[in-house]
Amino acid sequence: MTSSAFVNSNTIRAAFSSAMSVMYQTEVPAYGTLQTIVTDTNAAVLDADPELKASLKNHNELDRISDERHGAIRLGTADELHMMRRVFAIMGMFPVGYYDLGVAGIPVHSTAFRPTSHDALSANPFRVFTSLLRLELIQDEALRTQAVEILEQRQIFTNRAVTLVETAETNGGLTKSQADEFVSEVLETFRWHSDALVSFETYEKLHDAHRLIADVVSFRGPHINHLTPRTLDIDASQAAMPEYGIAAKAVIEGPPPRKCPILLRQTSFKALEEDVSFPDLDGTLKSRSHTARFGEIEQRGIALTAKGRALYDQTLNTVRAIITPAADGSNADEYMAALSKGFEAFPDDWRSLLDQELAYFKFSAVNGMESQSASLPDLIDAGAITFDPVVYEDFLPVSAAGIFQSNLGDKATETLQTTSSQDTFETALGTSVLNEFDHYAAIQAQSLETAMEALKA
Ligand code: OOG
Ligand code: NI
Repeated sequence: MTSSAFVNSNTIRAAFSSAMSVMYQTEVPAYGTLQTIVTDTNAAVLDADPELKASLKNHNELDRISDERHGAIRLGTADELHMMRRVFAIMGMFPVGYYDLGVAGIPVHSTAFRPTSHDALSANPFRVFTSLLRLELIQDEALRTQAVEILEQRQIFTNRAVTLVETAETNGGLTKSQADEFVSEVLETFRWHSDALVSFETYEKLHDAHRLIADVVSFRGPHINHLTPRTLDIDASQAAMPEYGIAAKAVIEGPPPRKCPILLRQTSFKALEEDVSFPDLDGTLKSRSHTARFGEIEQRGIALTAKGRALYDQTLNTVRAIITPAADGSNADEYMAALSKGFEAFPDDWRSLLDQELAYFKFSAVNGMESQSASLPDLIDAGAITFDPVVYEDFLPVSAAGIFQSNLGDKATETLQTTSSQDTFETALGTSVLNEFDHYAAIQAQSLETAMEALKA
């Protein structure tokens, strides 16, 4: 078979993302409401800003503006993570970044599976933030052994999904009918199961160890726990949530609103209580509830260099040393005001971000201009080179912890005694993760080289 008979991985990813969206709207109706808020907000922003609308249209982004940008799952074992990597690879999604959430009191470490090339990102940017439970953090040894046994027995992928992964790897791709089947088989892994694997008694023990441990170990599979469309105005979307009858997380995570948006801002509605039946030891079913699934929205800005990121972390820490957002939202306004004030220390014009090497840009040569000088600042001043922000496509550990936390009942955070173990994570994964800073730096360097070549020509 010729390779052209294979479906492009971007097409498979887009089909998967849209199938997930349809499934999740049925499973979590409040998510449909969130999508309405996003669609309405985005329409209002575009009406008020014809320039933005034209630019999005030019970049072929207008039709898919409100589509899902990411989702998240939590896995139980190294084998599950390993297989998940193979599944996502078929959809053109590769592990980028290592996030240690242990430092924030969450017993997981994570990566994001995502498209990495510019073309793949613009075809469909869907990512999955994927966490692996760190069972070694269960202190009760008997409970830990029990959790391991439960997880070892479950099979989160259908047999057919595994076969199709092997087929794709052997042949180098999937035909149309195989790809269709692959998407529907893989979807099964992310489906919600309202019948737990464990008795309510076990669930409670796991829950006492950590709510997240119960969420992973008690169920048949890693149900998708949220999906996240892109909003063009996250402050407006956040404000609209209560008007539409859904309970918003107390504050928007990440940087404050700015003229030049940086990194990632995100917020969610709080996870819902859902009915679950637990098989009792005597064979009867016990009906109780579990809280795990929610909806989130995101707005992205420019990717920061390591230097910019250090300034971001330091600025955020300084603000949070003065005021930490309360889970009940009681100090939300004060927190947002302090955040904006604190970030006055962070340059807010593109040229300063460039000159101070705080953020990554893509350079372009201006047609017909000749290079008189080798210095980049001079070429920019002369109008021979223009620069555009590189969008941040990854995640932020402090923000992720805030998202986890607000959906785990907002109990006070305890710091877990862990050592970061990227090595263990990568061994489970079967490959190393791409370092996001290296990746952005390469995008910037490549664009500069191309622009300089063009000026010489
Ligand atoms: C993942 C939370 C992290 C984000 O957007 O930062 C995340 C989870 O709750 O499993 O999705
Ligand atoms: Ni998320």
